[in-house]
Amino acid sequence: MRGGVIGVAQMGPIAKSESRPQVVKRLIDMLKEAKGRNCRFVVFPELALTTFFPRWVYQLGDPELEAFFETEMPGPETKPLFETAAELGIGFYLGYAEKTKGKHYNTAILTDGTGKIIGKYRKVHLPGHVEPDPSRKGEHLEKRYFDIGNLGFPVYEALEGRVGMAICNDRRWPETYRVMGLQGAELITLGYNTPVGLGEPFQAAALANFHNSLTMQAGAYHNACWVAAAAKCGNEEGFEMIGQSMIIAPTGEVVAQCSSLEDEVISARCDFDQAQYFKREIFNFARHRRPEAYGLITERIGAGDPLPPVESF
Ligand code: ING
Repeated sequence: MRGGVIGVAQMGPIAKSESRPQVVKRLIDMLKEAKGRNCRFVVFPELALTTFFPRWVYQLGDPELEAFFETEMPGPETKPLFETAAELGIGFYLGYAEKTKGKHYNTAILTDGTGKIIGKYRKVHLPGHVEPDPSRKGEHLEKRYFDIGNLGFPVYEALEGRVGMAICNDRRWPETYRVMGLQGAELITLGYNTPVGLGEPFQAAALANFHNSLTMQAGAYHNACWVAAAAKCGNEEGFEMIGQSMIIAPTGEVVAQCSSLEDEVISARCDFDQAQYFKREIFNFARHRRPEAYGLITERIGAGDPLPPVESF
């Protein structure tokens, strides 16, 4: 079967004081548990090596801030993860903070069953703000600490099919899934760190989980692909983050879901030929999709009244 048993390794909180080796041990333990479930691939969360540091205000260049970033992957402290994965014959998605050539990215990599990196993605949709604002109940400063991803949304040959990556806020944007769907993605892997709520006026915290599943189930269904999503969750340094890691079929059905807010492995049998069936029938872009018609609509809107100014985000 193309695809195969895919695992999602949800992580509970990572304390600011937790060292890389301590975190890597947690990841290795979950790799081993996934092997016990016959997984051939495992998805870890966004920024899976550190606490979610964009919740705090740092001056750029602050050594404490820079220490959250990896300058090589694998590096000495992450190598054991790659070595264990190679021993177990398991590929994985790993989210981490990447520093390269003076740039800082919120990055994810894809490895094959030998521990070799076969793909990289850098987060495109960076939520939050550049400047802190003491009036906010909580900060979300990804725009301050990360550069916008410069690799597009590539889809890679993996698991005898086509696998793409996204990171957290990317999953809220339909374009993310469609750009990879147009490349034939059969599985989209992603990690997230999502606060339960930062006191937004119109976003009841209770909707956080609803929006999480809504957007990923829609993305999977609209693009006839599997989605495997891993949360970093629980009360991390005093900030509640949602769990609800899940695996979604091309039908949009949730076929596996975490029930805790801790390190937890789930898995599902992801047959890529099921994705192909829906790509051939319902979401056959070549036969049913009409970009030329959409173009006309866009022109008409373009000639209309100016849109209201987008308030600074
Ligand atoms: N976190 C959140 C996410 O997109 C967010 C930020 C939460 C944006 C709720 C909008 C609404 O899940 C990250 N890391 O992107």
